[in-house]
Amino acid sequence: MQAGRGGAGVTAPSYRELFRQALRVRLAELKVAEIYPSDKIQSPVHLSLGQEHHAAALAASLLPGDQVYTTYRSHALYLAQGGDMKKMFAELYGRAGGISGGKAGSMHLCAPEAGLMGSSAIVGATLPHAMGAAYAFKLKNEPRVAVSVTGDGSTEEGVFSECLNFSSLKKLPVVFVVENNGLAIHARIENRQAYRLEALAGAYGIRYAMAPDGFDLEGVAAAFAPVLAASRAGEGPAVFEIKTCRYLQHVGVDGDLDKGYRCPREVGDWRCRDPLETDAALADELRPEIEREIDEAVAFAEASPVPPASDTFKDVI
Ligand SMILES: Cc1ncc(C[n+]2csc(CCOP(=O)(O)OP(=O)(O)O)c2C)c(N)n1
Ligand SMILES: [Mg+2]
Repeated sequence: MQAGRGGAGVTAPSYRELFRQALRVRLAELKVAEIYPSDKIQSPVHLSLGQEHHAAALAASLLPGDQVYTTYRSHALYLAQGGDMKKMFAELYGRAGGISGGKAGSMHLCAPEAGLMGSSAIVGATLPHAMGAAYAFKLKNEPRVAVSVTGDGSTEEGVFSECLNFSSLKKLPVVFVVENNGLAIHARIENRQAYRLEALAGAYGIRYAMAPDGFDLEGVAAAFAPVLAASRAGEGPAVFEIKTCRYLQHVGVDGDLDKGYRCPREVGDWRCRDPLETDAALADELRPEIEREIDEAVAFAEASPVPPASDTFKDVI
């Protein structure tokens, strides 16, 4: 089944649809992890396992015409926004049928037709892109919102504060969503940040809201909706923080609980309440159809040709 944004805007997305999208991301990424040791996927992969729930909730809350800009950890948003799964797998395989003809790889997924304008390996790089889009929306008097989705580490970049300042000054319709998984590679947030995000937003006169439980599919959507609506209604930018949990290592498909930088119990506490694991009845009901879509996507990637050498610089320079 073709996924897509809820685009509901006014009606809250249903638990079932949010669950289905999150499960779709989970199963697609588990397939990536299964294939990865074969080396058929040579692009580095930053998996969103554990962070699929809020991606589904964010995407379902946006309206057609809104735009999203994000990071290398982008499979979840790409799929939840309505990106084509076949093209995603072909991109990961480096094949001509991929989103960017196989040249961009996992860290630069985009689906402009579905509102995902770009993702970048450079931490914080897409923050000003989202802000610039919001500036354009405002100048053209269009009721659209630009959403930046980045990690907690990105808030330490100078560009984050610059974007808060400029977007507040110009009252831009941009929401800075912060996926707070408490980690930047191996560094824990308490060893990196001397500020509270709410206070930082407040210093720039920016609204702040948070979703304390990223696994609460409907809760995240309910908390995000008024934030989005206020920016759309001309109330300027906002910071929206979501607490979540990255299950695997920063990059790659292995676990990292033996590496000593985080407590296995923390991850275990999240996992035991993960609806994708606890609501087994719904997962079992939805799984066959999703697995068919994934199998077709993998078959498409495997059958897609390797791009010819003559294409090396096409669309690049
Ligand atoms: C400007 C820049 N500095 C450093 C890096 C190396 N780097 C890649 S990911 C990362 C951690 C980012 O953490 P966070 O923003 O919390 O996102 P997460 O990986 O947790 O989703 C770092 C430091 C980079 N890619 N770009
Ligand atoms: Mg992080």
